[in-house]
Amino acid sequence: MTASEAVTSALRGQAIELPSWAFGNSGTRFKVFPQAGVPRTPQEKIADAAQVHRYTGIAPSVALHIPWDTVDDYAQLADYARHLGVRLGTINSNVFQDNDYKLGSVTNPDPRVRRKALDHLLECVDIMDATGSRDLKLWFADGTNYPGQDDIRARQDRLAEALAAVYERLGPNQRMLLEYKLFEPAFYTTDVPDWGTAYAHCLKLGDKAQVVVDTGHHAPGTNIEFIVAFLLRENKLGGFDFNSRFYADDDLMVGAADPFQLFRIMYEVVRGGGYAPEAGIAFMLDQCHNIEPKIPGQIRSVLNAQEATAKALLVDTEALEQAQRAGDVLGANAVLMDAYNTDVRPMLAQLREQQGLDADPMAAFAASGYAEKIAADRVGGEQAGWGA
Ligand code: PSV
Ligand code: MN
Ligand code: MN
Repeated sequence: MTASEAVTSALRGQAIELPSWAFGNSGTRFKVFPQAGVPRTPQEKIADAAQVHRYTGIAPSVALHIPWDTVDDYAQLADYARHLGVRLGTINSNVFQDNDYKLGSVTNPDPRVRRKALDHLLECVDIMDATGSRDLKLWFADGTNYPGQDDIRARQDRLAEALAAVYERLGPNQRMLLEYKLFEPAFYTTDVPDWGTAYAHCLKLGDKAQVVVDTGHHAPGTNIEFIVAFLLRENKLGGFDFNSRFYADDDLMVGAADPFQLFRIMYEVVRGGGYAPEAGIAFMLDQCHNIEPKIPGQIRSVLNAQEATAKALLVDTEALEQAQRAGDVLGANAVLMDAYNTDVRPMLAQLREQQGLDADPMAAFAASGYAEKIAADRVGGEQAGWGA
């Protein structure tokens, strides 16, 4: 196999998971601008996600957020997804939108609230059993706003206790992915603020507990690719929540703010063996399309991720290693930049054509009439949003 054949063959196997919530209305705390044709049910979100897969060929699964995507029968929902050519992926728990969680969920000082939060997490594992999902993604909004508000150390104990109970409940082929975030909604302490905290908890729990890196959850200037390289080396990288940010947790389209960072991250993924399917890394999007149309926003994001991956796969690793061994600083940097500066769009268009897809997914979706059809069909009922 030539080097370029190896690249295209690796790209054929790419899989990016879409968030169901990206298709619903979203906004900031200032305003949600509703869009026509937005889904009203989990089924309609899955149907929209299936469109993204239809035009890109590399978005075969949809993550659910519970209770936003509550249905009576999850096995039936999984069948419905399959019938549309996609499958249900990661189950995201939600212990941040209930009045009881004002002072935290699993770290709340009140044992009754902690029990309620834990019961929700366990219920999410029941849902995974029904959908056949491998991963449970845990993000906790838990933290404090004022010094002295609660005991930092006791909150870690409560967190560890809840995580252990969930870990215990996991099936042999299930994993829990612990997500960290620097701040927000808590402004003084956050109980899982960084990869180190997530890593330490996961290490104690065992192999089925891994860290998930949301690219929008770091302090400005953080070297995310270093975190990726480190976690991969330790077999503790479970997956990504991809998005872009200019300031904080902006949830903009991945590759929009800093495509070079996305390339650097994907290069470390490839370098660390994380791109191989056996590595089990979940490549997920976690985004909101507040002002742009949602399905094209997701298509654009998937294409951005694909382009960054193609560039990362194109790095001439032999030349790079040689330059690194020789201490050739400029030469090594040039090898990486050569790959980054390659225009991979023609190659990806050709790959799509070979797969029977349209060379230009954005244009093909726009021409399909799907957006007009859902705007005409989906009238009446409550449109889905973050909380729906
Ligand atoms: C929190 O900011 C987060 O990144 C978590 O992944 C949540 O599940 C998601 O956003 C909700 O949009
Ligand atoms: Mn996230
Ligand atoms: Mn986030």
